[in-house]
Amino acid sequence: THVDTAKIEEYMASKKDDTTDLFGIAKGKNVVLISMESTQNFVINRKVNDREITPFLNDLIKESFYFNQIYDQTAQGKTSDSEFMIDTSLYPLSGGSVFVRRPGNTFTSLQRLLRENGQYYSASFHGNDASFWNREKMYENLGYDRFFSKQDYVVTDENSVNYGIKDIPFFEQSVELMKTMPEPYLAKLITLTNHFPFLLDETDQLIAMGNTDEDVVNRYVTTVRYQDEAIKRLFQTLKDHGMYEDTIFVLYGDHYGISKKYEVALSQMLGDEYSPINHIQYRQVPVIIHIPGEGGKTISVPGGEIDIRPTLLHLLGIKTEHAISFGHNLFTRSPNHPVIFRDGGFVNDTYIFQDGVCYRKGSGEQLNNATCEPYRQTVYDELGLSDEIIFGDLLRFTSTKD
Ligand code: GP9
Ligand code: MN
Repeated sequence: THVDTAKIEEYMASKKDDTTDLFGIAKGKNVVLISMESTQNFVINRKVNDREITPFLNDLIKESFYFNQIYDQTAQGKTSDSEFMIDTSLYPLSGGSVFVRRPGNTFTSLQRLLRENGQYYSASFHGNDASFWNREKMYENLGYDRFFSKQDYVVTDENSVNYGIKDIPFFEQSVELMKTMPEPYLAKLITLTNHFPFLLDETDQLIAMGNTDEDVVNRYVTTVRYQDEAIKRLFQTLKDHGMYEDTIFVLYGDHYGISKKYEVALSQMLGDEYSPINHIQYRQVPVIIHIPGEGGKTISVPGGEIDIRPTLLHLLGIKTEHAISFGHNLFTRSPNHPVIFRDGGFVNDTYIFQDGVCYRKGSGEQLNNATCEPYRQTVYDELGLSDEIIFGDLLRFTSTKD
């Protein structure tokens, strides 16, 4: 194992941690993460039947750092994979969910880093059963202080749809629970209503359905619109309770909602000519970092969910150079560093490698695979090291477990 950890430490040493004048601008603030179920980036600033799908988020990004080229890097673990990347900045596994497969490993989690660098209290809020995705066990291992799950909410037939409590009552009740936490806190709120198959009561439909050949795509518009309304009300409630000003908000889509087989209908709705590289484009998820009082900026560097943690830590003024992780600070990330997918594909500012084919990103032109080869080596190296860390439980040799 000494050899293994040396290799990993050598790799980490090769990552530089450039600083910017944004370092520490949110130091000591409460952190509210909002995991937006199945929310893809194409909904932002998009109208269907002449109506915005996300009117609130469209306003919010004007006063936020809005990262518009962030890719879904999840695999079979879906929501739990996105949580894993944000909490550990390691890659998910190629099969199954790390939450289910390795809940006993040592991890240098976001929760621990925040506790050690600012005495943060950490909690997760989610309307589903505590055992779903093995969250209850994994959260404890990651160092969360509290998990508010289904049993902490008043859940009725009237306030539920599909997987559970609807986002509006979920947020309303969550704010009451958030008030009980010591500050500073990290609160992760995981929405649920915009989940396949995107069912919604008629009274909650605030926008007309899409009019493609696929009802899944048509309904998706309505559940994303509902989620947007829920987030708008959450922000208003937090303002009303004095819980907004001293908080940094990170909103992100956890993964795609429209699976590949519905992408032809999706491209129809978006007016895109369908091509194989649309798929990668559709796998972009919005990442919005809102700090009250800071101006707005859209940042178009390619990145992935694994990069959210170092970006957040940078704003909180916490140095990450010693934390073993694969993410990069999005404010300094190199545009040609590949954004790595669990199936071995990647995307950067110039190339896309997908299903064994190398493409030029802008034109979709097919290139000789040799062009993508150097980046594929990075893909192979990073996924290999991340897997070694997880399967060998190697962080137990490099970090302290409390
Ligand atoms: C379930 C919710 C949805 O608790 O997180 O799970 P998903 O199917 O998106 O992984
Ligand atoms: Mn999900």
